[in-house]
Amino acid sequence: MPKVHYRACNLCEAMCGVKIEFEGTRVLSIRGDEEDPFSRGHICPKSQALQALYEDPDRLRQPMRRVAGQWQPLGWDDALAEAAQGLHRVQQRHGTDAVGIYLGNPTVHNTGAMLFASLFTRALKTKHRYSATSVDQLPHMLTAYWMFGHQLLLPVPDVDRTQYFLVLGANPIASNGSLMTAPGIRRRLDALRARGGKLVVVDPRRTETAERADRHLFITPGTDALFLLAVLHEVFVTGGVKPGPLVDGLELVAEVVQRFPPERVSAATGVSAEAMRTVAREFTQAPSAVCYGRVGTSTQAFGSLCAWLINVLNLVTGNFDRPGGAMFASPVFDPRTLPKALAGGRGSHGRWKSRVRGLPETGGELPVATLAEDILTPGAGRVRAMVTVAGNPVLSTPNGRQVDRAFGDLEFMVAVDPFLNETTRHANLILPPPSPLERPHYDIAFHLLAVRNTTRYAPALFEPGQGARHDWQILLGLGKRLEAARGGGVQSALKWRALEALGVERALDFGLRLGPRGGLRGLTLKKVQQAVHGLDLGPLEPVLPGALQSRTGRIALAPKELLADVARLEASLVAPRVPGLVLINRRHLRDNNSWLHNVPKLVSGAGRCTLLMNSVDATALGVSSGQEVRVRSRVGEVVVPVEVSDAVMVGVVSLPHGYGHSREGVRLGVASAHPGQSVNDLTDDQRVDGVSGNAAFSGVMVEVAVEG
Ligand SMILES: Nc1nc2c(c(=O)[nH]1)N[C@H]1C(S)=C(S)[C@@H](COP(=O)(O)OP(=O)(O)OC[C@H]3O[C@@H](n4cnc5c(=O)[nH]c(N)nc54)[C@H](O)[C@@H]3O)O[C@H]1N2
Ligand SMILES: Nc1nc2c(c(=O)[nH]1)N[C@H]1C(S)=C(S)[C@@H](COP(=O)(O)OP(=O)(O)OC[C@H]3O[C@@H](n4cnc5c(=O)[nH]c(N)nc54)[C@H](O)[C@@H]3O)O[C@H]1N2
Ligand code: SF4
Ligand SMILES: [Mo]
Repeated sequence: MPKVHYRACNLCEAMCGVKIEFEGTRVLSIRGDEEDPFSRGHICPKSQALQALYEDPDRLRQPMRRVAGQWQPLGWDDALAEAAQGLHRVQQRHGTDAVGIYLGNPTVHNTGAMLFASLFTRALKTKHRYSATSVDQLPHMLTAYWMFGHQLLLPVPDVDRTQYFLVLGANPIASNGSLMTAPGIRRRLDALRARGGKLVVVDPRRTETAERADRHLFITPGTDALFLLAVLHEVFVTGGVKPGPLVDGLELVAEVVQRFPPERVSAATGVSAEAMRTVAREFTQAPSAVCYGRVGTSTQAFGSLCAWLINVLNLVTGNFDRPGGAMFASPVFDPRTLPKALAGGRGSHGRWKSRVRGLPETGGELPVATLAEDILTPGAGRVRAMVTVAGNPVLSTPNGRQVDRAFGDLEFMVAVDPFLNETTRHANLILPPPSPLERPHYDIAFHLLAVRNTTRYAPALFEPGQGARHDWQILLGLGKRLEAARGGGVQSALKWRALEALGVERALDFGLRLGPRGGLRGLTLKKVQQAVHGLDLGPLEPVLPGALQSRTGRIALAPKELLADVARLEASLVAPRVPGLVLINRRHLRDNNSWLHNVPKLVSGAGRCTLLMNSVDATALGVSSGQEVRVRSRVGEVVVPVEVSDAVMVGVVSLPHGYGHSREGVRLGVASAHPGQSVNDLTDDQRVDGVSGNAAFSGVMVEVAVEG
């Protein structure tokens, strides 16, 4: 008899409710859960990967050890012991900082890893911590720390109530939203326009989202901070400034802004002064408005200035912490209220620097753009061993060929990952966790970023295979053995044993009871679990000033580090223009970073790893769609087919990221048949956001030449 299981899909930030029909240990179908109060039946094609990942014959089901280039299976106890011993040996020989760790994006979508990974990271006692944060949203987090006092006080656009939605560098129709959990975003954007609201998209490509907008403005990659300053200039000039009583530093911002009239930045941005004035006027006159920027604004050379100015625009126009503006979610499980050991605390910056280039630490991590040089450059403190958890930095971080070489140069490596891929092939040991359907799920990260307050928990649908270990069990097991190898004694052993006994459900239950809203509503895991479709807790509510965690209890509108970076931006206005094309990246609805290309349903159809090029540039080059070109940057080159499209701006070319599966030694049967090329073989590890050190993927200069 078929049965039904309900859960939230954990593959992207949207948290869609899914209804899974199954029989025994077989999935029969995966559909949208119409009764989920938040997603109301919406799903995307990637939802089918929940089944595919469970069934994938390439997914590793037991630990693997690499000996003389050959992979051998081994038991969990041996694997964990060998892994811990190997890490301990490197730390004994070269010091504790000689072991580095990289946490990839799926850790944030994994309940157990979210709850317990930081305990393992602390046990490593290393300053060489890296994560996907610094190829993604680091500027948003650093700015939040400086302005609001906590790196996770990330404002969310109240898309369901706003009357004016200004979107920069995001394509939610393809990505399903980021730092904006909004399942069924298409429906939400349609509703915005149906109620008379406006959608304006600023992007060097006329994206799927821009296609549905009232207005699309092409912008030269990397110039959004100039655009925002000019819009703010108009807001100040036209008297649209009405910040709330909590804001400090308005006069400092006013002083900066007056230096950037639209005429001054129009040529650099490629946006007309008139269009910037119109945006400013519409923004201030709308009954409510919100500016939102994502990957295109944070993964560029002025990422932190962008994140800052987006907040400034929302704040000074009075569109902050009120319906229709930028608001804070109030999750019932709130990592912002958890002890520092578990959730990383309010944030930090510059407590230490990377050993080669001197890039600053933020929130306890170094920018991953420095990882390869931290491994490859001889000298004191060099990274000699790595642990990767749910990450694929060879494909996902800048100058991937160099990252590849660096991983090949390590003395020892442990990968916690279900696949033998471009990065994990360098490991001495791979420790694979089970697939999403084989574990309970509660979204710890994304309720924090959601456009509506809801909550939802699901138990595991299937028992994981015999003896399988979850991410959290693997990490606690490694931590326990590492400390034992150091002679940690009884106290250490008891600590790890207590954590193992605590487990995911009990930790969740504690968190729910402790949370500010959980306490009020008497929420327990049991109550959340009983509501199989999730619980609706209503629209976002104003939370200021109570939610602020700054020492002053107020909002710092003009952090000094950001003000200081404006000079660099100003210098970019007069920098000579280098000839060539400018590279940007894109996402497709059926991709998920580097790791769902082994799902047959998601890679069918025409190849998607093409170089989008405007017809003006294609004509100048004498190239047409389908023809192969060689794309060259300072660090490398790839050969890819061109797709002529006037959806990209003249002078700009676009490649998707996450491809490049033809490297030797990967065990991804389906992906290897659709390998594509890695855009990060072109992106430059030396190009980073000047404040946070986040990778600057957008705006890489490339030369394109016809192949053959
Ligand atoms: N289908 C799918 N969904 C995903 C993912 C995926 O790989 N595939 N990845 C997930 C992850 S990890 C994340 S972080 C989110 C990201 O979610 P989004 O931020 O929505 O991601 P993108 O689709 O990459 O949108 C970035 C946009 O920025 C534009 N852009 C590039 N440079 C600039 C610039 O300098 N200025 C401006 N204004 N725009 C610029 C690009 O053309 C692109 O349209 O998506 C998540 N969802
Ligand atoms: N040029 C360019 N580069 C980019 C981007 C871009 O837009 N342009 N986007 C950046 C962004 S936003 C992000 S978030 C990063 C992502 O970068 P990464 O996080 O480094 O890479 P992913 O491709 O997400 O790879 C995820 C890995 O986790 C494994 N995995 C999946 N689920 C689990 C699990 O539950 N447990 C464990 N242990 N492993 C699991 C997969 O097998 C895979 O190896 O890429 C970044 N790189
Ligand atoms: S939009 Fe995201 S959460 Fe929803 S079904 Fe697709 S991958 Fe899953
Ligand atoms: Mo991301």
